[in-house]
Amino acid sequence: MNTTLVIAIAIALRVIAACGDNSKACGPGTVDIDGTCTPDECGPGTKNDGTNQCVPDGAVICTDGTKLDVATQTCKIDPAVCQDGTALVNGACIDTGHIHADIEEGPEPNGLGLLGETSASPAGTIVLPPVGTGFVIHGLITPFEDNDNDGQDDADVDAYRITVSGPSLLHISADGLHGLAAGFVVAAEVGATDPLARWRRLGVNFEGDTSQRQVLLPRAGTYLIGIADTRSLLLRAAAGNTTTEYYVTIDALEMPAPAAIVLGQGVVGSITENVRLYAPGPLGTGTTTLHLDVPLPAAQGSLVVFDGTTFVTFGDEGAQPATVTFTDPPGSQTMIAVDFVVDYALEPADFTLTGTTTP
Ligand SMILES: [Ca+2]
Ligand SMILES: [Ca+2]
Repeated sequence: MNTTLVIAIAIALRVIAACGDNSKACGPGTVDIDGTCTPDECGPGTKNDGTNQCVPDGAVICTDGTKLDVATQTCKIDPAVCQDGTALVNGACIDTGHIHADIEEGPEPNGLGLLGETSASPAGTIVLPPVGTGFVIHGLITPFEDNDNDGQDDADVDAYRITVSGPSLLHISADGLHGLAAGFVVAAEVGATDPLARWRRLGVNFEGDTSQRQVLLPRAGTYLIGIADTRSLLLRAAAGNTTTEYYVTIDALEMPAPAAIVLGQGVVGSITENVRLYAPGPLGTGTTTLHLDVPLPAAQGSLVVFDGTTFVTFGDEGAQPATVTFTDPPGSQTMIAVDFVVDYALEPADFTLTGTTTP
């Protein structure tokens, strides 16, 4: 398909790219802190993100009933995650012998351009379920081709199409089995000049093998949900073998009522797997500028603005806070979504939303 999708994922991952550059410049075991190569005191499975926060590096993956224990940096059994022989489906741990998937992955290649896996067909088409009914997908992540001719198989990604008739709030969970750290990327299937060409949402997890989060699709259209290993999505590394499977559940959610805010007072909170919606009330007839700042480098915030249920604009954090500017036509009913592109921080990622209006 088009190469725009491939390029834009790399752009969304500026956080990881920056860490890689730092560690390369300073050599193994050290990290660039304010221009000085400093011993990296983050243990196995984590690395210094350049601001003295330890973030997972993908070297330790905890699967099938275990989770990374940050204090000891080992995998420990966690009763809160699905144990070996079961998978997370529709919010519960189900014996894998008793799971009925709505669709099975179609033949490879099926990446539709995501992560460089080009194909004519998707892995399948998702039928958006009624609220309260999960749609379940089963497939395998098994590297199978060497498109870049480096002598190693490329990362496998499986792209599923979903079409929605308006802004839609989904919950997506992806559970990996037998060593797969399942994750996903959601992209709009649009041309390079479309406002949503660079819109991305990633569900990733370095601490366990299951990723889940809400995803707010900003407007009517067709989107791709690409399933892959977290290490492929964030580090571009191939992962998996002939036994690494995933179960994905997609739920449609009711859009919650936005919380009333006074824009001039700002809003603070923490990024969670849930999108936050705010209604600032009438903003006059001039222009409004919003900033969203999420200081932790391992989390990348994103602002989405609606007028009622109509998508207006979005902006992601880069080196600077996410910034959007829009006009306020008379009668507009502005709704602000505090969302995130990706969050793999080990601690809560705090955010600050501020805004100014001009007459
Ligand atoms: Ca596959
Ligand atoms: Ca694939």
